[in-house]
Amino acid sequence: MAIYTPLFPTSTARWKQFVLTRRFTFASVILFISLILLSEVFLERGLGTRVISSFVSEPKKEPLSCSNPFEFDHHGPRPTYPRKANATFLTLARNSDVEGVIHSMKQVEGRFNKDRHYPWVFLNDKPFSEEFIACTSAATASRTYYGQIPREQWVQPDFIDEEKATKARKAMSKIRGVYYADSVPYRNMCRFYSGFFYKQPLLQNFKYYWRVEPDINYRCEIEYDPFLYLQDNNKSYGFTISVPEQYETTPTLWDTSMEFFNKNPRYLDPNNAMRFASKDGGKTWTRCTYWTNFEIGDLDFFRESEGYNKYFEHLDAAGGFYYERWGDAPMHGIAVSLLLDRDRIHHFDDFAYEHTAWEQCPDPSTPAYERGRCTCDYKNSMAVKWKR
Ligand SMILES: Nc1nc2c(ncn2[C@@H]2O[C@H](COP(=O)(O)OP(=O)(O)OP(=O)(O)O)[C@@H](O)[C@H]2O)c(=O)[nH]1
Ligand SMILES: *[C@@H]1O[C@H](CO)[C@@H](O)[C@H](O)[C@H]1NC(C)=O
Ligand SMILES: *[C@@H]1O[C@H](CO)[C@@H](O)[C@H](O)[C@H]1NC(C)=O
Ligand SMILES: [Mg+2]
Repeated sequence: MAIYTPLFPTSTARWKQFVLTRRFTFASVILFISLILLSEVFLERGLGTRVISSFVSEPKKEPLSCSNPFEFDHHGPRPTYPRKANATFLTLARNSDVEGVIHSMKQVEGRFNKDRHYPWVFLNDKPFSEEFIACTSAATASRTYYGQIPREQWVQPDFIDEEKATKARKAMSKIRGVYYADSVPYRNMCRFYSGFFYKQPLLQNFKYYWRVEPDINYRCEIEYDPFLYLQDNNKSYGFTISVPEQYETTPTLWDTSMEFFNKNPRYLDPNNAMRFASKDGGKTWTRCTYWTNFEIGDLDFFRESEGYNKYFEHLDAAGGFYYERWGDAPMHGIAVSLLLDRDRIHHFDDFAYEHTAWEQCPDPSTPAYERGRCTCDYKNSMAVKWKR
């Protein structure tokens, strides 16, 4: 007997199907929500927050409240320090960076500066907002200074061929993995930190600077004064992390640099760190740089070194800050390695420093680490993982 399948379901069958589908939909909704909730539990900022926040309209951002000064740990007697260097923190930032800057200030104040009272210098290409000034001055017990960078030290200079620069930015932004490929402000920032930061009037009264960027972390107590370390040991430049520069941002930087140093060999220090920059005596570049978002250095070196300033002018005239995307890290790296006696360069390998995805966690034999004053894990640090 042939099985008879009705072309149209009876009303009962249709009803059943309807209920089943509904139940199925209902079950999947429940399953979806529980998955979201579970992900909330396991991930700090889970899928749920993102899914839900894409439905709920963003709450209007409250202006930061800075009425409560940064809370210092006032328990017990505070240490006092008989010696102090002629030094300041230095932060370049936009007004919109204020939260990240405060985060960094809490790190630096908490780990080091709360009892040392080194001042802070803030620089911006635009006037600082009242909010930025109120919040940053509330985050430290030290003096804070605010400066605006002269326009001609920030914007793309007139001798740059805009058409050529635009073409270069467009081409670079097609390459995967090159950050800020299309950004002019980023290039301004790199050029500023290469040739102009040490010329700012607010820095003239200081000898040493410690560069601090938004959203960095210091994972160990800093138990000695790195400024005094540089001063007492006759050092001019200190770094934490060394990273290779990408090829795409600097295809002609090394050759342009060698053009300068071949013409002006008198600027090369006889005891320089050329081997950091080149393994073959200058023919090719190692692409090694000191990662400049952390720097503790001697401003007088930058201000007084004729070699440094002439080298910057040579690079600037070549236009690579805009036709390519020369960074201040490769520029400082080459300059410091070739112009300075290598004994004047210091690796702060006992610092636990973190910026974006990169970190340095010191060896467990470091005093602060040994005494449990670090919150990074050496075993799982980047350097150890890479060695493995
Ligand atoms: N005033 C001002 N500051 C800027 C501008 N662009 C960058 N900065 C600051 O310059 C520093 C470096 O900029 P970042 O965007 O952090 O550059 P980066 O460290 O190479 O990149 P990230 O890995 O994204 O942090 C930070 O202190 C920024 O706040 C700008 O257009 N104006
Ligand atoms: C601090 O250093 C700057 C630059 O070297 C110098 O001009 C100034 O006199 C120094 N200040 C003190 C108090 O030593
Ligand atoms: C510091 O180093 C420079 C050269 O690298 C040298 O000329 C100077 O004498 C040194 N100063 C001291 C106090 O050792
Ligand atoms: Mg940064």
